[in-house]
Amino acid sequence: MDTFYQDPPRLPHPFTADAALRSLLANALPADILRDVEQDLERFGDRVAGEVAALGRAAEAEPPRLVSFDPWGRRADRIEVSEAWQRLQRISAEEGIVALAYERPHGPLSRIHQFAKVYLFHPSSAFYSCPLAMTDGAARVLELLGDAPALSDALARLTTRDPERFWTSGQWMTERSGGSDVGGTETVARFEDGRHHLYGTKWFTSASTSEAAMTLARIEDRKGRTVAGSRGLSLFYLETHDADGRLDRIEILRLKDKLGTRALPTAELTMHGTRAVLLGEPGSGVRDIAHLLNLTRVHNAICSVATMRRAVALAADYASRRRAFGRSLDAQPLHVETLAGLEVETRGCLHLAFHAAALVGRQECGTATEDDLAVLRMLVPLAKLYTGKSVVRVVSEALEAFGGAGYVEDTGLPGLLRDAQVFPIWEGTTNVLSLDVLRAIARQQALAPFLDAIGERLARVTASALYDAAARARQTVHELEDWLPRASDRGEAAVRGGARAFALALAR
Ligand code: MFK
Repeated sequence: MDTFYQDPPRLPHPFTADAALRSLLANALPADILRDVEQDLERFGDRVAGEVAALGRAAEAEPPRLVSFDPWGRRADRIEVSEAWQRLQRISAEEGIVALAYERPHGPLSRIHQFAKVYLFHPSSAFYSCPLAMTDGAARVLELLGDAPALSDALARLTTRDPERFWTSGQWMTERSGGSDVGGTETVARFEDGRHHLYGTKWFTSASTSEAAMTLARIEDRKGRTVAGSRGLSLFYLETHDADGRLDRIEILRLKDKLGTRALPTAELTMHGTRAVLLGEPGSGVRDIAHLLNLTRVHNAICSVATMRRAVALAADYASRRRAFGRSLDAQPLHVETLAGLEVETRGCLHLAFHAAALVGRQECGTATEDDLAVLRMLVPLAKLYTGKSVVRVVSEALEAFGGAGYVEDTGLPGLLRDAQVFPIWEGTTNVLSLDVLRAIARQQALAPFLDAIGERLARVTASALYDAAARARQTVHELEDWLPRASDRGEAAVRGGARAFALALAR
């Protein structure tokens, strides 16, 4: 009798086999732009499936290493990353994964093209998507606030396609006092020798080998006094190395030993007078860094959906290869029902995230209406928080569809779940973002335009098979409209206590 060996799952082409993405693009883009974008994505999909995937695996196999001292005892503070990780930086530049958004070849629709590339790149890139997200956010901040002469080269470097000149930027916000409540930030900025110098410790700095970073600090006056709380924070741009290639008075304390994202260096570090340039007004740091956060949160949502797609694509392929009880899994109604649920969830999240991407494009090109801007203000936290929860659930279920193989490291599957867990945490937890939805409603009156936009979509439902679902969604919209005034009658604690359920329902 022949011994049985199971066929492993095979990944279909990341672009041509993704019917949901292709249909979304066909709806979002006019024919001439669609043709160009499809050509680029098909070619890039080949590169992702081959070169990028191989580099991603190599980068995972050779995680970063901190060399604190040289052999003679001098501080070195060198984070060594793999050759593969460095190659991923070059490919990101060549492919214009950040640049596309600033070249704007298709006007506001350029963001859809760019985020489609992020979506294809992310699951094979060992999370090189993380430095790119922060680089994109930093570029946007520089575009809006970076008019100082000292910054003339910075935006060009973050948005170039030239791998020799391309820089990435970190976002150093979290301190020991808190990642959510940044009002406790202890880092100070002193004006010395005609410029600002930063002193303080940052507790999570991802992509720590970046050439630049955006960070928050409290400006000291001449007597060393600062303003407490988040109103005392200002936004700074810094370059990590001086002209001689040495770290600019930065001490790397250690690398984080993380659950996932293991190819990505995330460090604790102390600045001992690092030179920095003030962006925006003193004291408006939180408001200013929100430009960056709102963009990295869209990246987070897109990468969450990309991870879901990867897990579901593998599980669906495996279902056609794996037999049990005399039939392949894809001929078993309960298994098919389970996979269909994951597919629906993934498609819903795809539309949620790309709707945010489309609105970002309109905002940046000045073609957004007032209502678009209000919807975007709500949609960013909603897309981030909802997809961040979904990806953990979907990936977990997809792993279960492999049985024991989903729990075995060298199948490559458990890594998907470890990496997925960062999405609900990174760039704002579910609760922080639920409260941000309340902030958007209170400060930008965003709820009415958001619900109107849902209403308009429901009014366009013409397929009779969807009438019941549309009626249920309309009923939910009414209930959500009523929820806030009713909860407010019960007081602040009732509003804040219900914010997560409210936000999840709005997103769904
Ligand atoms: C990829 C792999 C990564 C590997 C591992 C990483 C592990 C995770 C590491 C981390 O720590 S990630 C954590 C990242 N941190 C965040 O995402 C911050 C989360 N916290 C928030 O977002 C809080 O809501 C916030 C810091 C903004 C609260 O600060 P405040 O000062 O209490 O808020 P306040 O006073 O309401 O807002 C100040 C101003 O900013 C207001 O404007 P005005 O001054 O004009 O009134 C707000 O309207 C504005 N603002 C706040 N959030 C905004 C915003 N404006 C636009 N969009 C927003 N999202």
